[in-house]
Amino acid sequence: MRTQVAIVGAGPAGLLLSELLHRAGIESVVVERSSRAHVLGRIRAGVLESTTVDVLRHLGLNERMDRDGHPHDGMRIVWAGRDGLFIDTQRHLGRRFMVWGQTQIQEDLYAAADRRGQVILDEVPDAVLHDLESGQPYISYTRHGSAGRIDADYIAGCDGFHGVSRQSIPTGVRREFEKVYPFGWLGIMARTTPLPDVTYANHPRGFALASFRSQTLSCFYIQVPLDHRVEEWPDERFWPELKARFPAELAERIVPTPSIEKSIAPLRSFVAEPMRHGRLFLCGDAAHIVPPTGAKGLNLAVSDVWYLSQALAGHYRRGDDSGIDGYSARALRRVWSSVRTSWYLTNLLHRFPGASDFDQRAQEVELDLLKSSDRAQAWLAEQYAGMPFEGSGPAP
Ligand code: RFL
Ligand code: PHB
Repeated sequence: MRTQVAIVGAGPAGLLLSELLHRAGIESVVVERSSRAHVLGRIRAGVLESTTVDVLRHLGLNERMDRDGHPHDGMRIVWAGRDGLFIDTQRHLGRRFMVWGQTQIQEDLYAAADRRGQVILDEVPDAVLHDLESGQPYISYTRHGSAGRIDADYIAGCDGFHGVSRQSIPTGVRREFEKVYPFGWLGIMARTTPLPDVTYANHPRGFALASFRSQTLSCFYIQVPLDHRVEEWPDERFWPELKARFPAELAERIVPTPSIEKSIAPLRSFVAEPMRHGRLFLCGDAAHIVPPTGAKGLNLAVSDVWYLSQALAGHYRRGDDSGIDGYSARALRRVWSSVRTSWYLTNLLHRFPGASDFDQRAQEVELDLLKSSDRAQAWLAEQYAGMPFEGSGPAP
């Protein structure tokens, strides 16, 4: 098989890239390790930055999001058992968030791919990338027992943190930056009325977060030690612990119902540089991971593929390779900005093992200072909202 761009991974980064390339008249083939049912069954992100919303609207993939999603002006932080602070991105920057599930975006992306006849080879467990430094890179694989090969001009590695693409960059070229946090997030989903805002809580018992997917579907997270397992957290233990970490007037509004999904995720910050090697580009979680505290992971996947699609459009339409040559540096500027914000919020809001009452009080005073300064809030709002795109952004 021959195509212009071979894409590894059919997650949000891979499918969105194939859609953007199609709009630019560029052909692609997507290779995915799992089945479609598995990809669609994953429950993940829910908070979209305004830039992500703009890209989905630009592509006409906004009908369900604009009908069923929930626009928000910012997020709330509570601490020391008190009502807290609203970080108002709308007031400070004129930018709103959308609460809308990654699962639904993934469904819309698959539906759009089917409409345009996109080739997606799923259930390919063993893709190998070859000749990335030559002008003729290719992917070899087996699917349902038969060997195959895709020759391409370029390969986009959109295969997540555990994929093969990043590992295909020689270790002498690749530089990795990593921070592993000494705790995880236990997350649940439940059919119960959400709190009015996405609300982050700093508490001596540990961090907690209240978010939602719809007016009747809530998701809640609590910080837990790394060695805890889901089985140790039956609902009867989860709900009281969650409520204990919110101020009383918010805790009262949380109505426990049976959880419909429960998982524990470790927290990590990770960046691989550069994001391009020869004919290979890395996008999304394949190149970087952020702790979920900033709600940035999916949004970075979207900015990466936006930049890459612009770069490839410049190459194919105008023979201009400046976007391709600048891709890594440009994407990394935005990545590092969100990596820093997620790290900052993780440090500010979690209780670290071995932390003393002094450390706790220092965090609370920092939050008090934020509350007392509109300028400090504007700064945090700017970080939380995410950097605007460099160059031309999506047409509204
Ligand atoms: P994905 O979604 O991991 O997709 C990668 C795809 O590649 C496939 N793959 C391969 N295919 C072929 N060959 C191989 N060798 C392959 N290896 C892997 C995989 O099967 C998969 O289909 O990466 P992508 O596309 O870069 O998207 C990234 C996002 O999924 C991720 O950043 C977010 O979900 C992170 N995240 C959040 N991001 C936000 O922006 N806002 C949020 O509110 C938010 N909340 C979250 C989150 C992630 C979470 N978890 C569990 C990781 C909440 C949670 C709980
Ligand atoms: C979510 O809704 O799942 C969510 C919200 C905010 C975060 C992380 C996850 O920071």
